[in-house]
Amino acid sequence: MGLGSPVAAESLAHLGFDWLVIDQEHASFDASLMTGQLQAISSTPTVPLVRVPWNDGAWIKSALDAGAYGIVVPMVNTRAEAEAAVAATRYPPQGKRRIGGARTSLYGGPDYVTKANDEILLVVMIESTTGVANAKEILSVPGIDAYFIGPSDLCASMGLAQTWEPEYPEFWSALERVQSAASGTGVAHGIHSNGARAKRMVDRGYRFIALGYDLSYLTASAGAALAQARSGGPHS
Ligand code: 3PY
Ligand code: MG
Repeated sequence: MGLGSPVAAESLAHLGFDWLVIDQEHASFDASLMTGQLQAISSTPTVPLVRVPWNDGAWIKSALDAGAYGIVVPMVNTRAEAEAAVAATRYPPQGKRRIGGARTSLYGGPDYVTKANDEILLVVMIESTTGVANAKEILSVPGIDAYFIGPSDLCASMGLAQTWEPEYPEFWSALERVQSAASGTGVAHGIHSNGARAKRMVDRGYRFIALGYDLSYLTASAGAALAQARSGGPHS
């Protein structure tokens, strides 16, 4: 979600998604709107996740302290970067996360600090040729729950035109390479996809599948209604 709207987040959560990701990487809302969305999603069983702008402990700490149950880290390219992401999401002795945050005991319960290391979801994004080449080293780092392919950035890094439905053979080869790097690690396969393509990705073993973006849903639906109205479309 990039709208920065707690009402949109609450509405989508009530549809029954397993999880929603609040996107701080490519959206421009401030931290209070992130918190409002986390609160709104927490009113449902949907798990609230945050994609941080970058692999940075300060961003990760503030998202977790505000109420994220998991973090999506963009552009993880090396084992050292994966280790840094794990450390930022774990309290000592496993990691470097600092203790604090007004909301943690509210959303996670009074024993939050003792169980957070086991319960917080960490998803690392593989979205460059370097990340694909280093996938085995990245995904063997203990503490990573899933990886998530970013098709746009991966296509760009491969010199391919961006599309949400890449059919390039080299793109699919890169996906297979990452899938085999993950095998035996217990790390779940993930990808940014869409509703029409989701079944195909499930059949290929993907389990953490994003279907779209709140702003795109809004504009697609409004655009279709507008086009229908302008063309004098059928009465319903
Ligand atoms: C990408 O396609 O690069 C993404 O980051 C999708 O979320
Ligand atoms: Mg990306």
